[in-house]
Amino acid sequence: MKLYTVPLAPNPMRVTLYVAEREALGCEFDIERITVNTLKGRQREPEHLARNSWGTLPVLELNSGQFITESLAIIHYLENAISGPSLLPDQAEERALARNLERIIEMRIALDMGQYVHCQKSPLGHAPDLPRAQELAQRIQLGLDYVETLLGDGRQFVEGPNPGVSDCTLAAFLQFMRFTETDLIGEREALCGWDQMYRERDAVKSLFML
Ligand SMILES: N[C@@H](CCC(=O)N[C@@H](CS)C(=O)NCC(=O)O)C(=O)O
Repeated sequence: MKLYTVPLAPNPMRVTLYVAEREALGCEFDIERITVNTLKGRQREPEHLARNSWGTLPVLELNSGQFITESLAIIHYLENAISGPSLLPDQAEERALARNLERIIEMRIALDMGQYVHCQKSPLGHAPDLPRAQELAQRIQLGLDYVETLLGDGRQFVEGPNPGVSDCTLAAFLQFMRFTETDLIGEREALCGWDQMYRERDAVKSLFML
């Protein structure tokens, strides 16, 4: 398998974190990583567009030659394809709740946060749009409040006692947001504590640059 990826970008990062979490649990991934330099616009060149018509990262190339072009689909594929301890719970109800939470974090926080960064200080050179950034920052507050309430019951990770895909997604997007040097978390004690604790864990600490 080949993983086309790029450092810092949040969707590739959530896959990288997911792989690191499972490696820390003893799983073995035979994946070649290939960087596509988005700062140089390589994701929009024919070579990458042939892998993914949308010109985005990450992309997982399977041994069959097929491409998976959505980060969550890549994670779900790896859940099934790589044996060993998993990040998703075994039981149907817990598994559904974990997936539900991951979706909430992606749809209510991560998507807006990604746009927020591009409106503030885009690493891809998009023109700033500060009014839009403000609008997004306000909307993100609701999602962050939701996570703060979840963590308020004393759980260590967003999904419960163990790291899950939700933690990978949230941590990846918070790292991306730090690129703008703004703070959207504010005084949320539980979220600040989780953020620091998550990034300092041996399984993932070498992956955080910001
Ligand atoms: N829904 C896709 C989104 C992928 C995406 O937007 N990737 C960004 C990096 S986080 C990208 O490649 N941006 C480059 C561009 O849009 O030119 C996923 O979850 O993988």
